[in-house]
Amino acid sequence: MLKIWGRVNSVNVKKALWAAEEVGLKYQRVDAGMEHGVNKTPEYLRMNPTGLVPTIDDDGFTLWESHSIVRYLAAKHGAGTLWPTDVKARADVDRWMDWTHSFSREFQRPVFWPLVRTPPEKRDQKAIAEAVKKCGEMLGIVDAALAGRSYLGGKQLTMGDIPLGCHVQLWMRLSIERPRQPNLEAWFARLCERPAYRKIVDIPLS
Ligand SMILES: N[C@@H](CCC(=O)N[C@@H](CS)C(=O)NCC(=O)O)C(=O)O
Repeated sequence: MLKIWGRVNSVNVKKALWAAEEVGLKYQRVDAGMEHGVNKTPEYLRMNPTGLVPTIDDDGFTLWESHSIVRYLAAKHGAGTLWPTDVKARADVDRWMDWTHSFSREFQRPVFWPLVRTPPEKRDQKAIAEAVKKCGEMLGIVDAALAGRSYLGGKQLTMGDIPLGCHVQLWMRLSIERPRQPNLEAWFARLCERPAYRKIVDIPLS
């Protein structure tokens, strides 16, 4: 059975778990990372020398890097759904997976960590406000791309929605002032209608 290492409140672990749920895979999850430890043990580092989560083991094949895991699970189990079979359609959604790294750089450490995992007295409010503004501007690109589309690839959910959908859940659930972005908001609401997204991704911030 597919084994996935990683704590449930990790944005990157959520990507792997959500993809596995969407393609209907049975898997075993093992807590790892932060208070759970495990990820710095010699056994874990042999599988994943970065010491980060997630890592998967699929019948002896180990893989780390969350977006690579999403691509792998989509290619293996989601042809025609998460994994568009047309090469151009696939590149079109794959691009959003790569772009998510750019968004994540501006969002996770500058906005999410200070607001959720840093005591209020240690927060640099000015830096946070600037980062929130920058993230809002970046998400304007997504809002425009979603005009007339249900999902980033068009009518149906693909792997392209998965990484960004995990970061946008955090963005939408933070107590911050967000610019009005109706297409992005409608996409998030659509994701929230999916049982797998509600189960794995839209959980309380921690
Ligand atoms: N590029 C990697 C980044 C992985 C990463 O930064 N994981 C974080 C959790 S989101 C981690 O392992 N942090 C250390 C910990 O949880 O102990 C990926 O996408 O898989």
